[in-house]
Amino acid sequence: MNLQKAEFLTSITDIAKLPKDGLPQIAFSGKSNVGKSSVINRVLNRKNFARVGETPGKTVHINFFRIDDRAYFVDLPGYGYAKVPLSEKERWGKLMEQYFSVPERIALGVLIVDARHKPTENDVTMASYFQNSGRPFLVVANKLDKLKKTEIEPNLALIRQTLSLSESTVLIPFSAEKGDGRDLLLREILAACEAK
Ligand SMILES: Nc1nc2c(ncn2[C@@H]2O[C@H](COP(=O)(O)OP(=O)(O)O)[C@@H](O)[C@H]2O)c(=O)[nH]1
Ligand SMILES: [Mg+2]
Repeated sequence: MNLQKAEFLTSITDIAKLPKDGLPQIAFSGKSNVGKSSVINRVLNRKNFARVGETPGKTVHINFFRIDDRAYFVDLPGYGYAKVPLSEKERWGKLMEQYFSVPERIALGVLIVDARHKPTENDVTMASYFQNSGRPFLVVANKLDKLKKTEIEPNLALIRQTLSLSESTVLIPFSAEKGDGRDLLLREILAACEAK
């Protein structure tokens, strides 16, 4: 996989429409506005690929990007946006349960949290989804560029503790803006695709 070819495949609201070709799926999740699209763009070295800044609160859907015909980057619906109606929150929960009901399709789970803050309750829920899946899982602490140097270590420790990460779980300090962490994340993604 050399990331030469990246294409938006489909956006689904119905789990029955999931691609069935068995390519490894790298599943990205995070609260709205955490920078999920920006992280995907950074990994792919593309500027406006993964639709940065989509309007939050739209109907929940899962986006599939096919990379080099070798893997999918799966953009799971963001969460935690206050103005979302209850019906959409329920649809979010249902879609997540359906997606995680076949964990084998996940080659690697990538949970993106905000490096500046203690993870939210929803982040903790999402971390449990990934951890309970039994599939490889790592956490990206994005917006690192907004931290002072002295804040980095304590914040990473708080993230690790709040999400109950095991010692072996990789936590990547990341800046989609500046590029920190990109090579490490890419290495983990490639390794997960190889292992599949
Ligand atoms: N300073 C900084 N801003 C970022 C970073 N990543 C994303 N953003 C900004 O955060 C906002 C939300 O980003 P987006 O990728 O659309 O988030 P998404 O809703 O999670 O897909 C945008 O204004 C981005 O420019 C980062 O690493 N550093
Ligand atoms: Mg987005």
